[in-house]
Amino acid sequence: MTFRDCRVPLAALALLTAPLPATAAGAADAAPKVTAAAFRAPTVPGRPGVLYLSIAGGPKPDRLLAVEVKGARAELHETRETAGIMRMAAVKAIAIPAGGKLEMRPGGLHVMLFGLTPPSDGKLPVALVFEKTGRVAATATPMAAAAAGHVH
Ligand SMILES: [Cu+2]
Repeated sequence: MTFRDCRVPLAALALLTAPLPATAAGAADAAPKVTAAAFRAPTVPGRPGVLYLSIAGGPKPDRLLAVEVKGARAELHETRETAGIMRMAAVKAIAIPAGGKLEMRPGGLHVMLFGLTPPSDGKLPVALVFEKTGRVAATATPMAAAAAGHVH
């Protein structure tokens, strides 16, 4: 915490020297943006669904701490290969580097959705919870069948 506090004046200085946004809407550019959100409903009832997000980092680094999906329990997961076996592990947070890009995809980072009831209109509202930015809302749409693959 102390370390982070020490950096505040530096960050403030960077803000002063950076070009000012032309409009008030520029303030929204400070937050990470969800550039893609796609979900796959459970193929068998009782099995979890999965959500993949693409996130473009804002001008400052942030961390994705959680994803909230109404009516489902969402967990941040990572698929890792251990001794030739693919296993999933829950991850506490996902770093979003400043100006970076995070792309979740099958076989890597994903959001597991337990107890998901697929929305009848195909639009799944999700909320991303970032450490610094707070909540960012997005709407996920069903994945194209070809891109869904057979494992998450
Ligand atoms: Cu998983």
